[in-house]
Amino acid sequence: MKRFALLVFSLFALSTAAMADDMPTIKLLMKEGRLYPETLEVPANTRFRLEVKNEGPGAAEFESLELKKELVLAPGVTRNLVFFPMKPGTYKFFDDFHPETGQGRIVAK
Ligand SMILES: [Cu+2]
Repeated sequence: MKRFALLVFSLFALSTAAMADDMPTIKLLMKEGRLYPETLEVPANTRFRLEVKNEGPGAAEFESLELKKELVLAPGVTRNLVFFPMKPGTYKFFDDFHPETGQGRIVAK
């Protein structure tokens, strides 16, 4: 019984890992308070992964009030955020450490 449970668990873990790998990955570079690109196009109604890299020189913070996402990155760090499927539309985000220059948008279509 234990062995069977372990097998079922392993299969489940494998299938979720495979699903995670199927997610589209969208890349964002944060550098000196600027965003590259400022507009991220993502597929609507699809889970996706945002790979955020902060080239520095200081810390950066990806933040979206509408999407309720926040991610602080030390300089030189790359981190991932997973987004749940979004309806078509435009969603704002910004670099909370550089809001005057770091304003971006995610366009889901
Ligand atoms: Cu913040």
